[in-house]
Amino acid sequence: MSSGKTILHKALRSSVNLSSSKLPSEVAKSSAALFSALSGKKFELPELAYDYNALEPSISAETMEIHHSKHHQTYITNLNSTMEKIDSAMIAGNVSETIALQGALKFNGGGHINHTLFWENLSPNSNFPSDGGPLQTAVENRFDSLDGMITEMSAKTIAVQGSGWGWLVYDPKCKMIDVVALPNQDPLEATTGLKPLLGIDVWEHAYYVDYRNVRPNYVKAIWDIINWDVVQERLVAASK
Ligand code: MN3
Repeated sequence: MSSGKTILHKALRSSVNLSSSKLPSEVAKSSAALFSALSGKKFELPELAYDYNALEPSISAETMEIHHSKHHQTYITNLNSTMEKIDSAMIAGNVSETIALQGALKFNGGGHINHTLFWENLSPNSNFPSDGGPLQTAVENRFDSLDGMITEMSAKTIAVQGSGWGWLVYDPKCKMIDVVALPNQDPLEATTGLKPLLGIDVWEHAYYVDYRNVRPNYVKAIWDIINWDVVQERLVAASK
């Protein structure tokens, strides 16, 4: 008899000999994978709307390729495996394990959300709409001018200690835009209630190849590749 058949035999014998009190947890375990496959959405790396070299010289093709295909992909891979574990823990009614997985969900889910927003708010064709529209009006109400906004957001973003993000946000409570910085991969809306309009990734992996340790030069250069149309669309959607 092959070892595979022996394993199958043992599994069958042990399953038919299960006491009724053990059945629910055993059934739950084996159905968890199936449940995950049925209900669990698998997240995938989003395609970029531009080529890896399209944002040069602000961001090199080498940085873009590593950042998108390696770093962002890793958050997605780990998010999918975390979601499977959460499914299994919830089906098993294991509250402790479900809580223990929240840190991994926040980090990898945040990484996926943040990078998806980031790629979309960059563009090789960057034009701030100076047409008196909603974005220009909001910027001038809060910061007096686009330059004022860039100065304030740059300062807060550069000052992030360690790894994190700078954000231009819409605050639904005071119906104003503002700038904030968050550490790690903390997802803005889930952790603060603020709506993301524009994100700047200041993890070293976002700029080290091009700017080494000089974060201010990276933040200065990124203003040449902001997709202001997307920022304005997000503002309009957030302020509805
Ligand atoms: Mn990044």
